[in-house]
Amino acid sequence: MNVGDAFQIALPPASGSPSVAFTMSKKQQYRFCVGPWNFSQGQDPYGPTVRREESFDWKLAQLKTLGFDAMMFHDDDAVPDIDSKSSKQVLQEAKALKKRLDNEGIVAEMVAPRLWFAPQTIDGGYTSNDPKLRRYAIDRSRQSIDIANELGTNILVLWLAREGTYLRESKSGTRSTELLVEAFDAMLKHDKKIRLAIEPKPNEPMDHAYLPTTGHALAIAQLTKDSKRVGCVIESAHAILAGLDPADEIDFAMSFGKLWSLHLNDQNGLKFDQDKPFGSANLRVAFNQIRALERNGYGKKGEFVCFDVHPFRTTSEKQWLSHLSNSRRTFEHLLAKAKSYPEKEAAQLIAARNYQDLDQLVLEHLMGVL
Ligand code: GLO
Ligand code: MG
Repeated sequence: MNVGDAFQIALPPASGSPSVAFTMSKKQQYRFCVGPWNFSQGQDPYGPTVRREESFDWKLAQLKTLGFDAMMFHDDDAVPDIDSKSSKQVLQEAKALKKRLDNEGIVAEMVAPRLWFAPQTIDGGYTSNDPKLRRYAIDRSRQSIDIANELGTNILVLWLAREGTYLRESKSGTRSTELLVEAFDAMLKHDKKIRLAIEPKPNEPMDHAYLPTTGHALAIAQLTKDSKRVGCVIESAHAILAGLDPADEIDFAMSFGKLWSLHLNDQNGLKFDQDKPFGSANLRVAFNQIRALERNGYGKKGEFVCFDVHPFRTTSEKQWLSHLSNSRRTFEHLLAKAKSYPEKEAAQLIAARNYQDLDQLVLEHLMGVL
């Protein structure tokens, strides 16, 4: 790559071998992150796992060598079997985890209550029709905030997986909005520093989710008692599933100063949530996301670029880090493309309203024929 100082990064080999170290430049604006669930074993609704289970320590050890600086955590990634442990034990284990992270030089980017696994959350967490079960969801979220404090992050990610309906008649949208606001207020009250980053997704596992887009996330923030501390995480695939352009979603959230994290990946149309490597389905859409990050200065306030990607089920154990290193490689290549984009020529074409040739300029820039 011939793109100047800020990008003097040795890319890992395409095989994803963890043995190649990155040289991070001091000027590096972007820092990268994944979650332990991104080392997945290939299970889907129609078949079991196809790769061995690796320990948490193994996953943690891969991060630095892959050029990642942070890890995202579900509450029960941080403290396994969380519901069987006392609050005291949960916090002790979170403290011990922080030590292990410090030893590896990895920071915790966020904590997210996993409110879609437990039997208590079958009908949703905060919007369950059963008040006792709603209480469970709120208590568990407060506990996640305590874990976040132990791990040294003030971001609580809320992917509202089961807050929605299979049938419209089973819940009231108005009441559900109220219940979500009550739950967010309880979290904001629990800790004056915590920031709630809502991760919108329009469907799956639910037929329809209550906060399907960035607009919904930022609108509901206004109903809470401290709207400044309610923002969002955008995931490329989720925006695409909502029929939206992820770059526009990024621009919109950043216009409010509320994009606090990012899950880059890709998605081929309106199908099941695919979590493909970044850029895998549509390079141009990926390129435009990078342009949006660049023009808004994403990362300058310490925000991380997370890849919420999964290996294809066909991936053998030998290649099962490649989806991570490949997403990272694509990010760096597209960043170089964003930096070398012929801005002047593009501006002239825009001024002349010659969008036809602007279109071709973008294509040829991406194809490397300019
Ligand atoms: C699923 C989501 C999921 C969340 C993660 C953090 O569609 O993208 O991976 O990002 O559970 O809450
Ligand atoms: Mg995600």
